[in-house]
Amino acid sequence: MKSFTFIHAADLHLDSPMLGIGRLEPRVQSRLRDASLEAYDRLIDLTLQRHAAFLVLAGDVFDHETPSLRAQFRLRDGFLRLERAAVPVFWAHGNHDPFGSLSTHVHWPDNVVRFPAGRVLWHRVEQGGDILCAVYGISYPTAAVTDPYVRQFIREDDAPYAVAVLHANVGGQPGHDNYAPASLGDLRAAGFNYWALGHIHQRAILLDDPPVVYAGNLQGRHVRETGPKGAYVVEVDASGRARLQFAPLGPVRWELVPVNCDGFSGWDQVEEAALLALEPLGPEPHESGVVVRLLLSGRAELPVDPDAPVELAERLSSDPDQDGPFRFVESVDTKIRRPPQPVPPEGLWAEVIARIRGPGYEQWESGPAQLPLDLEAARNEALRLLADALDEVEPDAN
Ligand SMILES: [Mn+2]
Repeated sequence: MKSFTFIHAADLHLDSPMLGIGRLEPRVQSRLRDASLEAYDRLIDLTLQRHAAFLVLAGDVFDHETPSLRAQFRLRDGFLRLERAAVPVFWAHGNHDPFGSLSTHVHWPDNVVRFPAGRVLWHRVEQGGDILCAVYGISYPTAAVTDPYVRQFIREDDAPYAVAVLHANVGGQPGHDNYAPASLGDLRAAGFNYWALGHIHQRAILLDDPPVVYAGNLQGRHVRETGPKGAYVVEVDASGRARLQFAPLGPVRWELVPVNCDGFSGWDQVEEAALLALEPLGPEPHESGVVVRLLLSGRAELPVDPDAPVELAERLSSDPDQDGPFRFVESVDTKIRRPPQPVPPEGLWAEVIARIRGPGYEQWESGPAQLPLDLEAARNEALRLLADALDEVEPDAN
């Protein structure tokens, strides 16, 4: 067979709003607003640069069923760039962009194949008279699909390689709607060479042979979608083996950054530790920015200051008037506990201490380390008290 390359992307959620950001500078705001669209432009750049034979979009191209016109135009413009290079696009609609209820008002160019709703269809990809590959896929008719779509994937092509495109929850992953449920065993048994999955936003290679792959989303949308986001470049060699390479594309990266504050007594120490933790996180030169939530933990006696988290966030964010990649600390989550306090002594032990120390015992604060130096006297007094205490115990009836 002939070697070829394709691009696997999913969950673009174009024009998705960034969620849960409390405080936003206008400069950051506009860059966050454009991030999903910019990531998409980069996906088209990547497809062209890598001379990919085709682009796979495994569902949730739009964030919801009535996408903004600007998102529709942006998607169409990218498709047109691929059309000029004769690169087909295979689009399987998912639960956020269901085929039946998605309302769009632009025409998609002819290089775009949208898989039909509720029915698997396949297409051949040819290059210079050679059949490279067959691409199978199915779209969601409505948002909630509980049918096991995997059962409809039956190979009937004459191609040396077959890619299956499916928006689904494979393996019943918790925390995600269990749409088009499938097991890894189902996918493996179906006899396809590559499963291009969408739905789960955390990228994952569930199986190496054949590759069963979640590309993850193209751009993180909130603080639970952290780390680099992008697409897979899949290079299939002449023996049909696939080599996967992750290409980061999201211009804005989200990060959760833990900062241990054990033993700190001033907010300057928190700042110093936070700067150390933030330093390796970039942003990278290819990114427009990093949005960070700091998670302060540990045991510390920090001066109480209700404004400290907000002021610290501002101080650790990059200068809003500066051009170039930004660092934006969107919040500082404070889970710092006070150090353990000395426990006042109780019972016989309290009495021993009181007798030894005499009046002023109530001032006793710092625990047994503060016992008087006359250990011999203390020992004798303790033994005497113990003997008295034992005398008071009534003899056992039996
Ligand atoms: Mn999605």
